[in-house]
Amino acid sequence: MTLTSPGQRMLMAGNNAIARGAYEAGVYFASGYPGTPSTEILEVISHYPEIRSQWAANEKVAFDEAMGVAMSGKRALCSMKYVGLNVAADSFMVFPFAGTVGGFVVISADDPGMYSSQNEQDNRYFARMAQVPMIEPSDPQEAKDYLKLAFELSELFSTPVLYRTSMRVSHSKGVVTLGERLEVKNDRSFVKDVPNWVVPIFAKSLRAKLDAKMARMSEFVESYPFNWIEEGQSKTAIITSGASYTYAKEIFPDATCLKLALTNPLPKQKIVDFCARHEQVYVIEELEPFLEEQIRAWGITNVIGKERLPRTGEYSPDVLAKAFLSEEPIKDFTNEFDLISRPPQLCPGCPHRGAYLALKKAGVLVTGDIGCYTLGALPPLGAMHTSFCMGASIGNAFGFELGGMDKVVAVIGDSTFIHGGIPPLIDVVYNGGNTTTVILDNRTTGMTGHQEHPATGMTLQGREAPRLDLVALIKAIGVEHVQVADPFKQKDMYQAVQDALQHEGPSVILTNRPCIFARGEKNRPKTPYVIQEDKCTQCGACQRVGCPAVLPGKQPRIDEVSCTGCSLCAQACKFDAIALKGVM
Ligand SMILES: Cc1ncc(C[n+]2csc(CCOP(=O)(O)OP(=O)(O)O)c2C)c(N)n1
Repeated sequence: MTLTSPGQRMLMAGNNAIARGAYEAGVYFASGYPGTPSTEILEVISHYPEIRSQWAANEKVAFDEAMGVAMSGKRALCSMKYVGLNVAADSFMVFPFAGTVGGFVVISADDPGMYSSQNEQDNRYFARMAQVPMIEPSDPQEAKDYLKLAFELSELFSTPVLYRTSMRVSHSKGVVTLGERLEVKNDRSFVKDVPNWVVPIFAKSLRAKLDAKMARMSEFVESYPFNWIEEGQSKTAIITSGASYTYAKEIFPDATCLKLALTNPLPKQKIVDFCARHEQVYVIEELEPFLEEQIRAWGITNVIGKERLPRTGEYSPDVLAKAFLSEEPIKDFTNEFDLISRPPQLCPGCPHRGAYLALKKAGVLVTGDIGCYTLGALPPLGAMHTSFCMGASIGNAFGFELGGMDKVVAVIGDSTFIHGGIPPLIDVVYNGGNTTTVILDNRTTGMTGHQEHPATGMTLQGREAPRLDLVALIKAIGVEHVQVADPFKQKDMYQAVQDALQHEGPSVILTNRPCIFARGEKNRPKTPYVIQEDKCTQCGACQRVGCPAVLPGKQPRIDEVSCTGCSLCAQACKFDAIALKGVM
């Protein structure tokens, strides 16, 4: 028996269990775009040779590819961070009108508490808006098993299914019993049927069909066995789902609990009957009152939810105890621990630092984007002034320019540029903008853990791929002023910024240093820099470079273990007090 044989019990994180669930569900194809807390799902799936898996340029592309595979009759999934569904929403909202042929599951991973995200958003509403079933697992075992349920539902009703996980479910570990891989018959095939598949022309009739399908699903869900009632000894009654179920069980072990696995559509009659049987029912759900509002809309009044529980942040047994077991009304629901605050910083040797030092010196307004480079906004660099969501930087910079601001520069990472930066750059050229864009090309998707992308020359499953030539692409878009600059050579980098700003018309600078953790870079030999204290005037210029390897204190020192020898601190020193170790 190998470590992954059916029947084997394994300690697994939720995301690993979802990947195993994809394998066991006989999934044929999986695509996605990285984003916490979903990234590991595809990374782990990539180790199953039975499943063709790939990173897409962005979430919409991932969705459309998986949708195509599903229309061809095979089981397909796409996986993304919850904001990724905003990007894929155009397809997500329309595909249900047609329905699917093979099973199609969209995995969306929410981040209550915004541990690693730009906003807080409850993606359960997407299922309601798109009229698709939604499955929510509570722990790693369910994370694996319920993925199979999602595919069964998808095929039963010929509909995409939203499979919603959250940070806690995705990243917590639990014991999981493995199963066999299902041999999917693959006997479904696409039949040409214009009135079904050409949605824009036939949207009105398809809308009616979708409503009818939703009505059938609402009936079906009343007897769905995975929305079960656990009878308890106490008077407390609870309706819950997802991660909240595990917290509720910890705080109210004796409660009677209606645990929902399928949370859209809701089993109305089952809930009405459940509430009628109990004096008071706690609705325990993280984020928005998604369940509670629907329950109240049916005229049920004996529920308690958001008047006690917060609408923001991740729940925990502690949060529930404060909400329900405390005499005093609780104002502070935070889950924060008393830790010494440690602001996030760019790594020692990060090439983004060199680009920011040059931009700071140029005194420009910098519209930013999302990635490791967002940290350039923080002191001591303070060289990025806006950041919202992936791909916004270039359009924002052009907008500032149209609004009358001078000297605006957009910064965007390579993965982000491919994800959402190409259309706005086309727009700058098309609409006669002057915008300067700095593409911080560190040859990896750094922030989410070094995933491959079309410009790295490698695929998710480790095949060599044609490497997207960013310079050729940018020139083809019509940008004439394109420079490649070395961010570790401060004079050159600064000069490139000046040249770009003086150019009439759109300009692009690509930095050319890989992330120090990128593939092939990790084992690069390095010689650290050291500070010669006899020459040092303690002016602090090296500390203002913002490198964690330059230690704080009146007399700066360099931590030789973390220094990568990038030389930015040495270039900042006017007194030649910093030199390579052994070359003094
Ligand atoms: C729509 C969306 N998808 C995914 C993410 C997660 N995410 C944050 S930054 C990032 C990419 C960062 O890579 P890159 O642009 O190359 O910059 P780097 O971190 O390497 O500096 C991703 C995928 C997100 N925030 N929003």
